[in-house]
Amino acid sequence: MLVVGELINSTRKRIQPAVDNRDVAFLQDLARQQGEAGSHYIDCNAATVGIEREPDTLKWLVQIVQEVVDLPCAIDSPNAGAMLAALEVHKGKPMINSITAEKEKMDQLLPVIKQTECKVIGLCMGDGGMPQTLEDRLRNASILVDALSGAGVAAADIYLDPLVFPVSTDPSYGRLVLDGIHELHTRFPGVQAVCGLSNVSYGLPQRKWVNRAFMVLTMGAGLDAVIVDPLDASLMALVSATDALLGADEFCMNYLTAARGGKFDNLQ
Ligand code: THG
Repeated sequence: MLVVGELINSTRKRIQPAVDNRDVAFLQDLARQQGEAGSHYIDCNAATVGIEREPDTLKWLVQIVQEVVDLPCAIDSPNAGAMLAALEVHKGKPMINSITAEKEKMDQLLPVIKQTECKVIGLCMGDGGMPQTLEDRLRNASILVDALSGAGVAAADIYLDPLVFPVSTDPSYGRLVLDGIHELHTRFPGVQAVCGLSNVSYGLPQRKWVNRAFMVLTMGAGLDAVIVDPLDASLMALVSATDALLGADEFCMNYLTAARGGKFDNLQ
């Protein structure tokens, strides 16, 4: 499982002031902690600063994160200007988070993607607004796969996000994602599935239990990558155990190493 650490996101209460005040030490510490917890990518999102300041802010975020962790970033912005600015300074192979099947978005980002060795998250939404049904999502996925393949992105670097909605608002939203992951793999062989896991638990108390249960279920459905809080050590233990159970951890080596290193002791 490819883990994208989600904590450097200015929509979070602790992060917005840290970004506004350029609190380098606090943000770098969070990057370090997420790296040590097993993240493969560090998500950087400066959405709250406004479209004018976002390019400079996101660029700065990526720079300070990569000063302290030897990991690539998931550059999390709906704005092409901010994406471009951050890509200028990014080291290694970035994950562009994200593109959609909206025509304007594709016109802006595809030329950049063509020139960049990158992974790309495609949100399964298009010009019709937020998709309601599984079929809506798959139609948008098809547009994205065609466009990204046309721009030279290998299937293995395309991550489709079926979009996770809170299960507290509609009881079908959990199932929809599990079916979505399965259908994306069936219809687009070789392409990867990703989701922002914790969206599922909005509006519920004790969210961590819902997130952990959904982590295991989505992995069972074939999820390849997840945007998640990597500092939830119990969730990360479940990722490790589930990888072993799904045959994604040869001879349970990673599980054994983590367990012997004490990573699974005293968890709640
Ligand atoms: N798909 C893709 N990218 C994404 C998302 C997605 N990026 C943003 C988001 N969704 C994933 N990142 C977060 C970051 C934080 C939280 C959830 C998802 C979170 N925030 C708490 C809340 O809103 O209740 C606030 C916590 C705080 O303030 O500290 O849980 O789906 N491709």
